[in-house]
Order: sequence, then C-alpha cells, then structure tokens
Amino acid sequence: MAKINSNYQKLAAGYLFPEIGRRVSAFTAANPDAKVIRLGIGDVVLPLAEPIRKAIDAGVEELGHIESFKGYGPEQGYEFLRQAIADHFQSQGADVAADEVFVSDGSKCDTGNIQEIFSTDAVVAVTDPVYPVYVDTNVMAGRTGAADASGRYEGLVYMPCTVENGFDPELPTGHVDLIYLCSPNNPTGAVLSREALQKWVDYAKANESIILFDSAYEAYISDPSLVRSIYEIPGARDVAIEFRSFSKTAGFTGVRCAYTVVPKSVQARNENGELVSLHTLWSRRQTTKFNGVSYPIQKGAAAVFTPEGQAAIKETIAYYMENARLIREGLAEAGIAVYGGVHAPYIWLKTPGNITSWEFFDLLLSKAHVVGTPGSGFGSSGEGYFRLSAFGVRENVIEAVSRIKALKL
Ligand code: PL4
Repeated sequence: MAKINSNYQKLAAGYLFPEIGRRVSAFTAANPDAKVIRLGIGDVVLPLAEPIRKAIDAGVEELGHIESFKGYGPEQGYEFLRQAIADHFQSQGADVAADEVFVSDGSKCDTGNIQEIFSTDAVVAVTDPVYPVYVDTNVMAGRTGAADASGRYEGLVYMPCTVENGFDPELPTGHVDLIYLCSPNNPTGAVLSREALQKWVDYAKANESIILFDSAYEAYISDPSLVRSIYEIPGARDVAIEFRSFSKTAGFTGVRCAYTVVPKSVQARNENGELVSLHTLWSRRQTTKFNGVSYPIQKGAAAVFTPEGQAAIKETIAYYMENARLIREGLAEAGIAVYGGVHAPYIWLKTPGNITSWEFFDLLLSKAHVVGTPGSGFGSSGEGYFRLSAFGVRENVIEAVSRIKALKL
C-alpha cells in the first residue's frame, strides 16, 4: 500500500483559518438570527478600484480577438508587470531589476513553496507569533520533529515577539540557515526598524543565512522614514528574498496576484560547499511547477502602479486604517491593552482578565457576535492575545467596537 508523507501527521488537525470558519459556521447554524461581524481572517471587503477593474476588462477584451489573443504566458510573469514592479521598488529606494521579479498567484503559495529550494536539514528560525504558513510548510517538508504541548515543533528556532521586547525579535544565539521575517507584522502589527533590519542582514551575512522577508503589508506603512523593502538595507541583496502581494494592497484576495523578488546576487551552498544562485533555482522551480497568472489579472496588477491606480489604492488603504484607528482607540477606551494598527491593518490585543485566546474567541463570538483570531493560533507566545482585522465595512467596525465596549470586560 502507498505510504503517506508522515510529516503531515505532526501537524495540528486543522489549519488556523478554516478552524475559525468551522466555529463561526457552527455558531451561526445554532444562532441564525445573530448578526455576526467578521474581523477574523484578514480579507478585504471593498471593491476593486476602477482603474484596476478597467485594466482587467481591457485584458479580457484582448483575449476575445484573434490578433490579441494569448495562451500560456511566461511563468515568471509578463515583462510589462515585472518592469512596473521593479520601477516601484526603485521608487522606494530598493534596487530590484525586472528579471529578479517572479509574479505568482499569491504570497501564501510563495512563502510556503520557497522552502523547497533549501536543504531538508536547514535550520529554520521563525518569530513567535507567526503567520502559520511558514511553520506548517517546513513541518510538511520534514524539517522538524513533533510538536510539544504548547504547539512548538522540535528543531525549529522560535524568536518570541512580545510586549516586553517591543515585538522586535532577538537574534538567535546559535546558527540558523533560514530566517522568516514579516514587517509590517501579521499578527502583531509591529514594524521592524531600519536598525533592526540592518542587524538581521548583518547576521545573515556573517552566518551565510537567508532572510525570507514577507512585506505583504508594506503599503500600510504611512511613515516615510520606515523601511518598506528589505532591499533598502545595505547588503540585503546578497542574503534576502522578499515577498509582496496585491491581496491587501489592491483588493486582490480573490483575484490572486503577488510577486517574489529573488536577487541574482543571493546564493546558498550545495552539499559540496559550492555557491549556487537561488534565482536560478527559484526560476527552475516556478517554470516546472507553475504556469503563470492570467493575462487580464496581470494587466490589472500593472494598473496598480499607474498614478490613478496608486491614488485609488491609497484611498482604500486609508479607509482600512481609519477602521484600525477606531478599533485601537475604542478598545483602549474600554481598558483593553492594544498594539499595532498604526502601520498595519491588524490590532493585537491582550485578552482581558488573562483568559486564553480561544476562551476570548468564544466569549466575543457568543456575547458580542464578533469574530477575531485567537493569538495562540499564531504560536505559543500569542497565548493570551487576540487579533482583530481592520478589513471591514465602516459601520460594522463601529458596531463591533461598541458591542465589545458594552461587554464591560
Ligand atoms: C487566510 C503575512 C491573512 N486563506 O493573499 P496572498 O496569498 O497573497 O497573501 C497571504 C499572506 C501572506 N503573508 C502574510 C499574510 O498575512 C497573508 C494573508 N493572511 C490573515 O488573516 O492572516 C489571510 C489568511 C488565507 C491564508 O491562509 O493565507
């Protein structure tokens, strides 16, 4: 009989977000009249901006005519989009060339798949709390042992991000090969400073490590002095891969388009100790396993970088960030300790009365009919914390805050 990949049996039974969905469905089935407000999964609610939608429509129109019809596109993305992305990085002070950009159908896939090009005995460091995809995909690949009672996997290096250290992870005391960093952070909403990022780049250079930098929320940074791309940091082009997405930047969670930058200068060693280009490996991986994002969607993504597209997405982001302000300030008035929500669409809060994250989830759902995400779902250091997303319709956000306040926690 065929045998399974037994690493899958080390995983917790369900992935965090479907588990939330299951609990909410059970609640709504039992309470059909409850008006549930969902601030759990970070999923956008506002429609696609007009310049982007028009560009997608125009792309579809081209496919309707024999002269402009297109079949398979380049696996790495069309040149027009790769160039627009590279130009955008350059405008942010980050040195990226068009042929270092790999367009994809999501940062979830890219941050999950990237580990394939590294050795199975690579030592992996993750922050705690963390976007679960980084952890689970390394478990699936066999880079860990079993999970302990707190859910931490043997063999992974966890870097706590807590109130005490200002959500700024400390460098590992020993050697690690792969370092996942996310800034602005999901779930804490914290942003890594320029000094902190320089420290990581210096560590990676000294230790021949690779930084996997997820900047899916970079467009939510409003302070121009903060770092948006790791490539703004001297030396990063030799040690870092960066992931970005149109999901939260331009309302593409359902549309699907993202990109990953693998500089030509970033290298790692093979088993003979020789240096190998990660750009070449990722290109080999993508061309073998991925067939590209559809042409109309890439046209829509390119429209994000036009002046009209930039103006439109800034307006949408400002809307979500006003939601974040309302949640942050409303909960603070209710005496709840809140973090994040200034340069990120997530508010990270301490559960009142020291109840567990899942207890708070159940309390909020049953008493206020508000859905959030339990902090413990992001790692053991998230226990006793809770994440609220600012991706909601304004009236629902106001209503959710008022219902939470009324609980008098
Ligand atoms: C629920 C740090 C959300 N089903 O849309 P993508 O694939 O380009 O981006 C996914 C992604 C990548 N990196 C970070 C993210 O936070 C996300 C999206 N996270 C959340 O609520 O934490 C959506 C989660 C989705 C999932 O499993 O990713």
